[in-house]
Amino acid sequence: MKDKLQAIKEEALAQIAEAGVLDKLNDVRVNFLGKKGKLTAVLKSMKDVAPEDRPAFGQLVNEARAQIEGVLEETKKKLEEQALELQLKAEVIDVTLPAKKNNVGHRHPNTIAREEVERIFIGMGYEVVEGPEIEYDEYNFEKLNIPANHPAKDEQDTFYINKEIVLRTQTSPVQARTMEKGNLPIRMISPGRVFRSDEVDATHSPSFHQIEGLVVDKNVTFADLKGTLEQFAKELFGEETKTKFRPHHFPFTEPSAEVDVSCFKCGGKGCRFCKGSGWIEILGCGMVHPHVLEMCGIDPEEYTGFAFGVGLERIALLKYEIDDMRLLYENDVRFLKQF
Ligand code: 2U9
Repeated sequence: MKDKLQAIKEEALAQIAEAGVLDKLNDVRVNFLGKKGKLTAVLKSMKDVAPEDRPAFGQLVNEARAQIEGVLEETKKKLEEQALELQLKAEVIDVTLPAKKNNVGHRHPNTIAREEVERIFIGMGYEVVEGPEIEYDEYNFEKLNIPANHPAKDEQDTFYINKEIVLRTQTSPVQARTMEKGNLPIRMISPGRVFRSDEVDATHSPSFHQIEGLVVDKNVTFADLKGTLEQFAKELFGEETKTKFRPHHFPFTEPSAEVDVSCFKCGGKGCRFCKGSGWIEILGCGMVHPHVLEMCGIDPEEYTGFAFGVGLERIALLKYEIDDMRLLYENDVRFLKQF
């Protein structure tokens, strides 16, 4: 029996030494000290020992158990320490590593251009007014002096929802509605999306953005219009910018003009950017046609007004020297993040 006990003890100590990991060590404990363990079995077989030898044998079993438990405990601590060390090594955090870059977006070049134009006119006391993109034909065309069969209606061909409702071709209906409210004087700009039945190319899109302006008051003259747009051009393109007003025709203004600014690249000498002319066309304008004032409930004998319209994409393309409008709509981040 003694030999058997000695053999069990040695086997247990050998298995403890070989365990290597905590799970295996626990298996050893169960195999030897558990309810059905080998050492427990020895205790249970005490009945086979002569009664006078039992106390001494019992002590030997207890000593063996205590020794195995002691070595188990020691080994468990060692393995736990090793496991902790391995875990710490695996999860090490290098606090000196550079932080992950946080990608923050920014405003679209169209938005930057719009806010810049708005800032300039707000600075001159204008109000920013927005309106619906879907409009009555009456507000989009009729009230702007473009009756049915007018050639300008063809130029501004648009998308019809039905005979009376269209996707607006200009933001002018917002001004017409403001005039109808009758709160004079008016000094407003209306930015927003407009639609035309145009094919997509480098300078055209069926959907683009405009900012139109309107001033209606007593004694407003073409000189006020010129001064305002000269100031606008200087703020947008630089103090040294010159402006040129070329006669033009719009159904809703009379007289009308197109405005060129001196090329901000070459200062007006002529370069590739201005195609050698020294001038760049930026907007259209004119004195509001008396018939338009009348149709919007304003007496043209008492009040006069001026209006202008500028394509927002055109401003963005010019300011950021972009040569293709489509780039503004493709939303390629590699392009957009340059601005
Ligand atoms: C009312 C009366 C008159 C708005 C005007 C223009 C001239 C003009 C173009 C600029 C580039 C359109 O986007 S574009 O293609 N616009 O040249 N717009 S005067 O005149 C108005 C507006 C509203 C009641």
